[in-house]
Amino acid sequence: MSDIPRHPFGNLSVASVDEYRKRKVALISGITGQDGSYLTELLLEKGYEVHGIIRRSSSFNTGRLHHLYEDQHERPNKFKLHYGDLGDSTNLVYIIALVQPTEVYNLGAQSHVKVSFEMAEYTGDIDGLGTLRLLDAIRTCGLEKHVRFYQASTSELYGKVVETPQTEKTPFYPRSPYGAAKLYAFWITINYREAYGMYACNGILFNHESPRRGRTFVTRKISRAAAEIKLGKQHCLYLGNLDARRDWGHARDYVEGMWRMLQQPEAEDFILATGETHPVREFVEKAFAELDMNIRWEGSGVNEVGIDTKNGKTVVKVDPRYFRPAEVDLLLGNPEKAEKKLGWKRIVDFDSLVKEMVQADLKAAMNLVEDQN
Ligand code: NDP
Ligand code: GDR
Repeated sequence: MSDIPRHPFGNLSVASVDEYRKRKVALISGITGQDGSYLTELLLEKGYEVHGIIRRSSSFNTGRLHHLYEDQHERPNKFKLHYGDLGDSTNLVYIIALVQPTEVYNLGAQSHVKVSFEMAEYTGDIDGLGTLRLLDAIRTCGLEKHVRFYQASTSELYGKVVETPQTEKTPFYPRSPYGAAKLYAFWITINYREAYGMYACNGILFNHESPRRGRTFVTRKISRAAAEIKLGKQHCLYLGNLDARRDWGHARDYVEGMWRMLQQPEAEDFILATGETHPVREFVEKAFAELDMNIRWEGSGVNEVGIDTKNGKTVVKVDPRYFRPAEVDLLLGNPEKAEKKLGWKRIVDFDSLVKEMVQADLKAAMNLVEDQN
């Protein structure tokens, strides 16, 4: 290891490349998010030293990592956080030079599609150019042949339905500033692979959820509301488009796929999906049913309501404020390539996902456990 420079701009010899990679050092942008927390757990279990980039915030933003920090007495020096931002190139170069990672997972993003219509430029900067900044930081440090790079690409790239199920060959047609920014990130990742021989790949991940999902994404919004309504803490759940269909899996299964993508002989792009699609209204029905509440739908369009059949109370209403200027109506992924080449398969099915999320939110609503986000 003595021939590995601990400073940037080093020229590593081919022999030292193998030595370098044996170190198993991961750097994760977006470590405080849903996927970042599950990926950190997975990599620590696999013996990696894990470094994460966190943003300075005036409020607490490491709730999803809290349990891992507590474990640190058992694993000193295995888990470190660094202040940084995908908008700050100098800082990214500094972190890459300091950490000298063997694997970089770029999960950091303004990840909310609806918000991207309101913060289009920021989303383009962080989700699009931010990916370029991170790739370039790796090159600036002379590590492009040594680091394996994962880009968090998304089924939002497919956007408007061209064909289903969507495969790695389906043409893209993004429908939001978020989707368009991620399109740039997708192609710049491929460009760095082709231009500089980097091991850089895109995981085209369909929606994945968990009890750690951010509260403003539709599944978590529903599971929380169902629990709160059951306990009488909330009266009604307001939603947008009930007919959008998504291919929903569990985040824990998907981070396993991310890791597998970086262990292949050659870098390639892969879809991770379940191969099933469900409308938002089905998620609502199953979430309430998990708490012994049955929903009957009445009316249509913006006047549609969901009624609790036991007491006749309206518990779901449509609020057009949650409609998007352009919608992605149907996502359904074909995970065949990942199943064949990576040996990856989702474990958690739709019903188990809904159950896990609702039960976790019920416990949180009863103050039996701390809500992690
Ligand atoms: P989250 O929204 O839960 O997490 C996003 C992470 O990015 C957070 O850690 C956030 O930090 C960080 N972040 C936001 N802005 C910046 C910035 N300017 N600089 C550095 N970090 C930043 O997303 P998920 O965990 O659900 O998703 C992870 C990635 O995968 C994202 O890139 C997302 O777009 C993509 N993706 C997600 C899918 C899903 O279904 N979950 C599907 C396909 C792709 P903070 O906590 O401080 O806000
Ligand atoms: P999505 O997830 O846009 O697919 O992006 P989200 O859960 O926000 O929306 C899914 C679908 O539900 C409809 N919907 C609502 N959505 C929200 N957030 N709130 C509501 O009240 C509501 N009512 C109906 C939406 O219109 C949409 O059709 C997620 C993010 O994690 C992205 O970062 C990721 O790239 C994609 O999944 C794959």
